[in-house]
Amino acid sequence: AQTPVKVTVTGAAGQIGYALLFRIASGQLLGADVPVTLSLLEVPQAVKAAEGTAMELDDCAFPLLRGIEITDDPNVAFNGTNVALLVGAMPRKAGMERGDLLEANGGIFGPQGKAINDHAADDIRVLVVGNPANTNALIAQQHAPDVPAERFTAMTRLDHNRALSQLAAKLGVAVADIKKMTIWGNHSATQYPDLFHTEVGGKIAAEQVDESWLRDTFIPTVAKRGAAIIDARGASSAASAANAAIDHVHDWVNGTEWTSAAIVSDGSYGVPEGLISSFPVASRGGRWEIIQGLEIDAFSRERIDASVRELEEERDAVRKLGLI
Ligand code: NAX
Repeated sequence: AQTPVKVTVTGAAGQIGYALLFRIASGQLLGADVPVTLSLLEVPQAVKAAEGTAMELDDCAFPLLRGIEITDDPNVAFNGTNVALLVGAMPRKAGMERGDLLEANGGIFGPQGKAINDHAADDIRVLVVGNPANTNALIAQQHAPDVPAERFTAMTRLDHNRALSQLAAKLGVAVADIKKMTIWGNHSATQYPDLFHTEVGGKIAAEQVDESWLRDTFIPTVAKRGAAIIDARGASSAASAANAAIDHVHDWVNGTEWTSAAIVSDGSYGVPEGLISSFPVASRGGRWEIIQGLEIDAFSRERIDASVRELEEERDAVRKLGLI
């Protein structure tokens, strides 16, 4: 029998955790033939709620689910883990400065990175969902010097999927008819969804829409979709975020020709080496590769640079705070 893959989910008792765990256990993360064990990491006061979710997981009698562990200790949660989904984070509270937010999250993602460094399996893959996702991923990566940096990624797949859906609706096509969508930069309002390489029916998407729609409607709608969901639902995106996390890890492990993921920059497209920034990526042999050779026009350059500048500022801020 195949050894189960250990998947650790932090913030397991939160709303994304609730939307995520059942899909992992049903085989949607890694494949319908891959058994899994789940490790649920929570803060002490939420362990009981995580236990409740674990009871429901039991009650699904998922054939692929071979065990559930619930803990408040990162050293236990990441022990031997193969896939780590870092969802739990410190949310921005009213009156909180950016420095306070980064510091609070440094207190979470630094120790988790170290626990991954010391205890995870050799093939560990990390996806950071908790915001500010790119910089939290950078903090965790910097605390894991023994793990190849490329194993630390942050999620922009929800932005990517939002962009696909908005474009499909605009052009009246199916999502499946859209190829080569790209999100560049930070998972924040500065992100840049790029239609200049996206293809619909073999033709460039940017040439099939008005420039004003692209600039004044498409880009802000994608970038501010999270706020629109909060406004409508009274709570932040959860099922769609969980879905994107599933997509990201599934494609990382099983391969894809083109999607978006925030990965450690090798300097491609002028993004400073070491920053965790979203790129157009393929996955081959279980590794992300940045798609090379795209021409970047002035419109795109300006927007990519602005988002990358924000990532540099966040990196500099966490450096100054001694978090990396
Ligand atoms: P919830 O507040 O529902 O759940 C978060 C959970 O994390 C809580 O149960 C909390 O106890 C736990 N937690 C906090 N600190 C922890 C720690 N040190 N160790 C383990 N668990 C810890 O938030 P939810 O809606 O699930 O969102 C989780 C994170 O995802 C937030 O940071 C949110 O901003 C982020 N998002 C990221 C998205 C992306 O595209 N990258 C989109 C969706 C979402 O907004």
